[in-house]
Amino acid sequence: MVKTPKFANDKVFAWVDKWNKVCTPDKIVVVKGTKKEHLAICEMMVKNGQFIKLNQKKRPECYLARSHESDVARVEGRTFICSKKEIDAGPTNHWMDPEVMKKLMLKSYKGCMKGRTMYVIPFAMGPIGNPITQYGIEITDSPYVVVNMNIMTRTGDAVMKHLGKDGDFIPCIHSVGAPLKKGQKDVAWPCAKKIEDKFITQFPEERQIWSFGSGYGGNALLGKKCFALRIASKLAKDEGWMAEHMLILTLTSPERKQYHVTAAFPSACGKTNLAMMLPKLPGWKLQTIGDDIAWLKPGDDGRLYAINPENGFFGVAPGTSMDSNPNALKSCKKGTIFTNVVLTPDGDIWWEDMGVKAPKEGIDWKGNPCYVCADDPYRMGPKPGMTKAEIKASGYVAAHKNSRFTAPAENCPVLDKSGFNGLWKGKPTGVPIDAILFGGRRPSTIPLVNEAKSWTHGVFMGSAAGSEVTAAVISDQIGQVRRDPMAMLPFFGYNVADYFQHWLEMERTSADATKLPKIYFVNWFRKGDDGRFMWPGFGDNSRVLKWICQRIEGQVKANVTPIGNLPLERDIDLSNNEGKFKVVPEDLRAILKVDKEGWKKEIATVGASYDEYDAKASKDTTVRSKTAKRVPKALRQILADVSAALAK
Ligand code: OXD
Ligand code: MN
Repeated sequence: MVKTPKFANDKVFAWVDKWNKVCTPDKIVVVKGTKKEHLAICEMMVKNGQFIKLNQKKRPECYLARSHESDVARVEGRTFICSKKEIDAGPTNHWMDPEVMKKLMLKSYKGCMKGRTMYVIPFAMGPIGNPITQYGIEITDSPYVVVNMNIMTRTGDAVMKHLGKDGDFIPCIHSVGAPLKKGQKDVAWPCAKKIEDKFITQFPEERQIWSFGSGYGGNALLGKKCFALRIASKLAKDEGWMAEHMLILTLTSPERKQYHVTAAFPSACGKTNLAMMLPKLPGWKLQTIGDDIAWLKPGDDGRLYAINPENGFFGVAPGTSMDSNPNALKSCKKGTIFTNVVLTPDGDIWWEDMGVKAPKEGIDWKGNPCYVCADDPYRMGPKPGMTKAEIKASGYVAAHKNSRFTAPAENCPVLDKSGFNGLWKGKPTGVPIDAILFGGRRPSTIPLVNEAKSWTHGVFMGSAAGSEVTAAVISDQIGQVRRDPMAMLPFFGYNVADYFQHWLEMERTSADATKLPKIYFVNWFRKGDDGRFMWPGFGDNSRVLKWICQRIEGQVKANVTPIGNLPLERDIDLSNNEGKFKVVPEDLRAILKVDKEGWKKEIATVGASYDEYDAKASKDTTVRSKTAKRVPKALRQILADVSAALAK
């Protein structure tokens, strides 16, 4: 066994020593977080065939990785919340008794780092020293994880220094689950190949994260979903704040008034696009603070103040183009790691819907050759000369649908540096939030924008969120609408109904509830009967943001309906309605109407989801009843009120 290095902080030593004994790595490296070290790890991975160095003139300090085919997205079916009581994990989470799970996983961890290096990554979720920031130590045997964590979080010596002798942190352990025998050559993407050998486990009471068998994204970069959402949501509930799956943006009006907006949309529903959007409305400026996660704390003045705990963007590549999100593409120009995209002959990258013509040939995400399509220069197929129809029929994509870029936030041309650093008016409070948006991909029924009539109504709206399932998760339900309350379905660290109650408590415990953000539900994805989108989305979404700001200021009236307050058509500013995609006034009219029949069905399915959150409370009747009735009465009441109003 190698010797555990010394650490000034005894708790860090104990965590590393414990796992050194269990995992028996060949070597231990404590990550310093310097650029030199980061690049040296990248170069080592190039040498080992785990990274491809991209054309350094076109993409300085950029690399490409290709994952194993079994390891391409989050594995929700293998994600567990191991609270002591099953009821505390709730009906939406997989649960196992913590002691049983630990025994099981310890078997897997035994000797799992043989032949590998154990990296110890000290990391911060948020700007180091900010009062909202939290810290973690991730132990991993994956150099891919180290370099991605370097981009996605603040890592290294500065964190260790901040922890000092007795600073607290969330202990995280990760292994790809692929020990090497003496002399055995490593593969390009080591992982446990069988899905049942992968575990992504949170212990919310002990505040620990144990991950095994996967090297991909949220399964392995433990600061992101496991810590900043699952564990942090539990911390937040216990301590009276909020950890949410939300982007944060700063909007400046032509009158130079600043607004801060957060938005919770399910995975791959355009959070990154909205967070970096170029407003089409003249005079409006948008800046990015975060694209995926927000931590919000109530201030003494009643407002909610937010930071982005992350340091980079782990964005979905396909669909990111100079049209849809030029600022994301610019963020990928240097220091970026690409995973599962196409390699072009000149050492650059390509993906579907990048808005860039495909190269004549390239190497697809599986490492096989791919070729430009015969009748569409923007597509690639697995054989030369294939037509668009043939490629579509075969279901082939050259870049995986959940292929990603890991890009440093500092590259983003529209980064709000002050807000990103957790500052507001020079103080480390986070930024005050004016509006919270919920949304999802909803082809029918849900209007373009709908304002909640109260905080409780807003919580109801969030609880009722739903979306078509996307490729961000390995699932057989892709394309179907699933309920995704607050876009947190895969990320609740505790019982979903208790989480609703926590949202309601934020109003009850607020120093001044009138200062809480206004809540809206938006839907950029309405489709006509012919399947065409009825709203252009992207930069045109600034029209909706302007309306929201005007509502905050009390400058415009609204159409008060049973489902919420909708804009009057005349109040959606259509100036600069030019370009490839335009707002069609008849479509706008249609998506600002209440579809009564559609809403009756919607309300019925929301009610059914509440019933599930209540009734499926337990298989274990010794710890909870089958009808736990945990969904707050206040939300049931709104459901009943909306239903009655629609029936009139
Ligand atoms: C993500 C996700 O990667 O939500 O952000 O899946
Ligand atoms: Mn996300």
